[in-house]
Amino acid sequence: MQTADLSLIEDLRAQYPQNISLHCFDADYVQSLAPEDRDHFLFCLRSGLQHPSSEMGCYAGHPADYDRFEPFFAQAVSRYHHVDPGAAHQSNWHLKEGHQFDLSELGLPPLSMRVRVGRNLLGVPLPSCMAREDRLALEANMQTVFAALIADPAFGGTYHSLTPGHPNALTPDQYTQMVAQHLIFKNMAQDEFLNISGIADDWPYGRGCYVSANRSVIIWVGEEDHLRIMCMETGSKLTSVFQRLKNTLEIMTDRLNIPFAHSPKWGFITSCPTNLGTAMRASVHLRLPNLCAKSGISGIKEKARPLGLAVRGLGGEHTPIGKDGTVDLSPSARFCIAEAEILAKLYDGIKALKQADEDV
Ligand code: ADP
Ligand code: CIR
Repeated sequence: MQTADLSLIEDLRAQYPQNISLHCFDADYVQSLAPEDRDHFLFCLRSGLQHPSSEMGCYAGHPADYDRFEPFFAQAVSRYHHVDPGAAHQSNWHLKEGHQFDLSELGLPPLSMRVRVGRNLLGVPLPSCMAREDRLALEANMQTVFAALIADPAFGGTYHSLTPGHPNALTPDQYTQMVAQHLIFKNMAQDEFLNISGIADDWPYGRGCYVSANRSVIIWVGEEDHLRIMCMETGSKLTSVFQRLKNTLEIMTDRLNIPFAHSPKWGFITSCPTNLGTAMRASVHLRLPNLCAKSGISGIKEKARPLGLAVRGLGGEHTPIGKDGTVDLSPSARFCIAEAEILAKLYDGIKALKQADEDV
């Protein structure tokens, strides 16, 4: 690495103190790497260097990258997730007996509830390092899994592909409609972070999604992670979507033998270090009309942050909230937190925000 490149990085670091990858960038460490490792390390940091306004500023290119560049990732993960650099993640889906996390007990109507996890396959490059053939092979290999789910009366459903010429290809209108119904992901080529990192390369080849017959189980293929597995339903008991997701994941690992990339330290491996650990985002669409009328989304975020909740728009990340004050609320924590605790945090946060809205 040239001295000029290093001084450029030093300048960027001073200008963008929020950029975790720049903050954790250690020139001596980078110089100590073998040339091939150094090139790949800098590739992982491409989004943060080219979009210095990034918050995290890096993506792993292979499941092994977290261990390969452990001195960097331990610091970056520690800073983002507010844990000790030596912390190790442990999953735990065990909910307290009898607690349904029933939103109707808070006086709320049925809400749109969704719990998703990111999962990646062992032995396959992560999306930023996939060639077009890898993306097409991932989609093709998943067809046996989807065929098994489709044949199971508890699931049924269909696989929808975005790959041009695929027998199950969606038309552009069908795709637009499924995005609006929150069933499939948005055009990745329009996301600057996914573009610069290489994750959106070859769009829309190898991309698609499985949707169960009653639309409650959805599996995305080829987005930021190889798979995003989720359960979604309009209802009151948060445990309903949580337990269905747990059951679906058990079928995928125990019955269908899908080898997910996992580590005793990092938990479930994801492209973005922000998702490591549980890789879980549990969310509801909640109306907060009074908070919204008083101070808009910034006022809602201010109330939500101390509760450990992130606020997104109705189309997900980087989209506007509803005009009536409906927002997407989810616990921010993913790493070194039990899956069951994420659900409890969501329930407690909804309760507190509902109260805050009534108190306006
Ligand atoms: P992710 O949740 O996978 O990190 P996004 O924030 O972009 O990514 O959300 C993906 C899609 O899921 C978007 O269409 C978003 O509106 C939808 N979504 C998220 N939570 C809910 C929910 N509780 N109900 C309905 N749709 C949801
Ligand atoms: C950043 O570094 O700020 C962006 N790459 C996004 C980080 C949040 N991660 C995510 O949405 N998975």
